[in-house]
Amino acid sequence: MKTGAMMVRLVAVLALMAMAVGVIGGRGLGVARAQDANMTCAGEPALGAPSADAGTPMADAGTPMADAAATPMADAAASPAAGGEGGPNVAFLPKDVVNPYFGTAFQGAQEANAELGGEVQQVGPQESSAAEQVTWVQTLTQQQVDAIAISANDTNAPAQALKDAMAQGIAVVSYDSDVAPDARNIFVNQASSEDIGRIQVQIMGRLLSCEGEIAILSAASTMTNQNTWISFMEDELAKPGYENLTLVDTVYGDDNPQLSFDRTIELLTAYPDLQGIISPTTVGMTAAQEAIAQEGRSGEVQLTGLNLPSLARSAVEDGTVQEFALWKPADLGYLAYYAAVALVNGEITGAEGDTFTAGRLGEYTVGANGEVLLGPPFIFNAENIGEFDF
Ligand code: RAM
Repeated sequence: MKTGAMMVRLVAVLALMAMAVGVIGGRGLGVARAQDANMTCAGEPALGAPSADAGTPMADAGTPMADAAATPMADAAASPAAGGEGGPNVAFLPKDVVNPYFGTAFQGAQEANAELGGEVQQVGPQESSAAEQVTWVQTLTQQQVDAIAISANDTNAPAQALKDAMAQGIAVVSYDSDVAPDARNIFVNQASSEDIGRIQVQIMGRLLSCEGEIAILSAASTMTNQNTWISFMEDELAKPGYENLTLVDTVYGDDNPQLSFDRTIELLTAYPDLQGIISPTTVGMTAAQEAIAQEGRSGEVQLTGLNLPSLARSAVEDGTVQEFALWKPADLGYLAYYAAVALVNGEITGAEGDTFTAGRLGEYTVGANGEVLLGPPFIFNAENIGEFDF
């Protein structure tokens, strides 16, 4: 072979090697490659990348501040009991009382109640209903509970009733799904809303190598948490690098299992080329798992979103789901109870910078807009799902 030809080949080989390094490093290409779980389609570091949290990350994710508090239980015990001899009476009012997600969250509230004293109850609609939540707020106000912790079906519907409750000295904590900020003292958020929204799109980008038609199956169109997350999903999708990942529809299953199942079937029928569904609701994702499997589309239509590991386990095992996200709902209920008691005690008012100790979770600081963050979201997959029992 002539030297000139050899040079050409050498340059070509070197160029290919340089490209390979670029791909592996995920740099300078604008588009991350599917094989790099640490990069998003936009070429940014991925949130909650499994490799970054190898081991038992949920232990950390669920108890973000545990290390920060040297003797959290001692601090908790030092908190004065509120509401008279028996301690405060705290009522949890979830979106509905049938959804296992809220059952798990309430277990955490009961755990905190066993540590702090007082009374705790969970009441609410059998199906997610904004109107019924308003009635429940009025009932709890008449009962003169010390605190109401609400996960709202509608941002604004319960606002007036909650303001009336606050006017009567009842502390109001929103948890999981916020209400209008002037209708509560504190919002206990499971993780940054931005991270929760983006992480689901990042997972889908990874599953589809940044290419394909996707849809969102949400809960109700009035729900604060899902709407906020969806706005961050859309923002993530608008970044350069996501041009070929196309959101074709957003539909609402109202956190009703049958409606969510039906909506999934409708999506699969209306969009024959659909390659992915993101469902930012445990009820929706569980129903979508069943619908996709029943239609024989497992592995062909990728599904991710938010779910309890216990409800997603069989779908992970049969290949319908590869990766999804959540946090520890029990820790959310636990933290919401501690926040409610701290408000009732007058330890905090909900002002930015207020601090309180939440038992085994350690110390928390109230952030802007009266928001308290539990911790980062966490990604579940086939490797780690066996470690979780909720
Ligand atoms: C459902 C509810 C809840 C949400 C989870 C992820 O259980 O809509 O509000 O936080 O999904």
